[in-house]
Amino acid sequence: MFRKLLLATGIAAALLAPVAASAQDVKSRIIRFGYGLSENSNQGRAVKFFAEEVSKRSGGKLKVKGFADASLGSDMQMQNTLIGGAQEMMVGSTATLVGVVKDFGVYDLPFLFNDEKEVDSVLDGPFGEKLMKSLSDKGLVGLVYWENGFRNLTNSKRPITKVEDMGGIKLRVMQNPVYIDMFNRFGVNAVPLAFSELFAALETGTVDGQENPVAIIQSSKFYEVQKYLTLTRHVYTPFIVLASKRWWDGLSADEKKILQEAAVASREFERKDSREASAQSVAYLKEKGMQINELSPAELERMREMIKPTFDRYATEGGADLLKELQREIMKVRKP
Ligand code: TF8
Repeated sequence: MFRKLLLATGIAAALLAPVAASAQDVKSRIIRFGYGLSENSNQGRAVKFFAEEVSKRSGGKLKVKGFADASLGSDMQMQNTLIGGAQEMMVGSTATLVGVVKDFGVYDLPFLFNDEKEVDSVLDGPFGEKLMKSLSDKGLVGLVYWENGFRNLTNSKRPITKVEDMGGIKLRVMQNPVYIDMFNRFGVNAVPLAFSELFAALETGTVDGQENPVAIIQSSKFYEVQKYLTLTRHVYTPFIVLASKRWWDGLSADEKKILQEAAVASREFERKDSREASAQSVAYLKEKGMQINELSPAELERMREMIKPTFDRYATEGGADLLKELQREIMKVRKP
């Protein structure tokens, strides 16, 4: 009886499936999805995963085409192209979005999150959602957060064991006022620059150092031009998957649903993949000849003290309520 039922439902499902697919209101579309890292990176792997999911869910009608290595432009250039409607999708760091929605700068304040568990629940909860929604007035649709990760410091000058060692180092930072302010307080000479220009700047010595998660230091081959890595974990940067609002508004409800569901699936894939990749990265970077160290808890505490004015400045420049709200959300999930 049970087997018969299984068989019957199986047949019913098989008969219904093609009907359901053709009943979907889905057009044949090419979706250009740009990103700044290489194909062989957490971004590259997750874009590929997303493309496969979208293809599966749309019966092959929606075709996501990935463009790696900032070949469609830097994060900020792509944001503008999306706003204008000339490109459909991208992924990049939230930190580069501050020119569009200033509030995204709140994530850039140092030492906010302790671990990935805190990050995931705050980003996927009401706080992260609210920030994402604020993009829609600006011509962008935020779909999901992926992980870029906790950032660490590399340079070609000297090992950093205390804050003073950073003195005078020309350090590339993202084009974001919180980063510039924070690193200048550590005594470096902060140079804002697009990621797409970073490797060349390190290679030619235009800058001495940079800061990014270990997975990026690996996938962008910064170990070829940087000797010292200090595991500071000073800021957690999310990635955000964006769509052009102009384009999005022209999609059918079915198409939007497919893309949204595929984006949620890609979020789970990307975070797991990123975490697995970065767990391997430190050993890999050591093997490539990098000299790696951690900072003592006392030194990290000194850093926290030094950047208190960065928080004050962020608060007085209009971010006070948002910062409090974020801190409250984090405390809700923080282990005692
Ligand atoms: C940076 C970011 C970048 C990402 C990527 C290009 O340092 O961490 O690696 O935004 O999307 O600029």
